[in-house]
Amino acid sequence: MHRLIGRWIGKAMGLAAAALLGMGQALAQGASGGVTGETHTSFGAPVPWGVGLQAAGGPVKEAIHDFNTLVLWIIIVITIFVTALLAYAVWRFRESANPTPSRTSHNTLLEVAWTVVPVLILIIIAIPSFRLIYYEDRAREADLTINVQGRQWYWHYAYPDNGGFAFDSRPIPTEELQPGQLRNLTVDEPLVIPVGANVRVLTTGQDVIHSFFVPSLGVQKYTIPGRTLETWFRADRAGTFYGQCNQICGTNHWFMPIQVRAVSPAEFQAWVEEAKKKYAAATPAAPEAAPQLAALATSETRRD
Ligand SMILES: [Cu+2]
Repeated sequence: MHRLIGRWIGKAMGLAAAALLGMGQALAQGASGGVTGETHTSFGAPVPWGVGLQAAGGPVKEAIHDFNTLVLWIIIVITIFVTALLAYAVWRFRESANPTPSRTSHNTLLEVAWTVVPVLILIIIAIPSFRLIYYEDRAREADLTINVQGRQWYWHYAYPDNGGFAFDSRPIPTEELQPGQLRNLTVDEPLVIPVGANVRVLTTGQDVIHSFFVPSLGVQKYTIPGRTLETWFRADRAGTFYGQCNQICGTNHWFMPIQVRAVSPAEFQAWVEEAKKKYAAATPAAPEAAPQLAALATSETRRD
């Protein structure tokens, strides 16, 4: 029996170590990952019979996938081990085969093992878990900054380092949907980003707490009134990435889908020039951009 337990533990450790090593390679922000072999260009939209995590559109989501795989394997191994042990005990110690039950009540080696092994498993999970949290936390080398403000009930986006324009984003009403547009996901003014750029996202809330959530890019951040939070993402391929506000924020909470369009850098520049003119009249020099950047500068000074 001891040998069997030992073999299972050895296997679990081996798998965990392999996943751990594999993850280390994915966690460099400079690395150009990328989704290969994909033919569709929209991410984050529901698909029939969709199971599991959404496909990754960038490195943050890839790191989340890796961590999910590690934990899933640990869960599978533990489930099989416990089920097998239970089945063996039920069969081996049934009344007819074992008429005189043992009166054993303590086994030091076993008790130490079932305390130490779970602790080791938790450590194996904790190390890549913390690494992932710090990886998601902030952009080390941001190529551009976007300010995201959650409002009841629409999104307000600003591009402080690309001309300071800002605009609102709302869903297309069901009766006005064009073919190919997704109900409750397609918006009138998507967030546009260049492919391959590390995008720093600064979130604030205007009224209540919302949450900026784009699963295929691996980003989810609260937007909190009076606070600036930072996160980042990168799209490694052109396409459309969908998300939603996923913090219940009032009666029109459903009215806050997110649509991110990742385009080539040249297309992005062209869009920026267009946007500057288009939103100039609507935005008097993006007043909320300055305090957000100032807040970021203060927080960086504090941390460094
Ligand atoms: Cu909301």
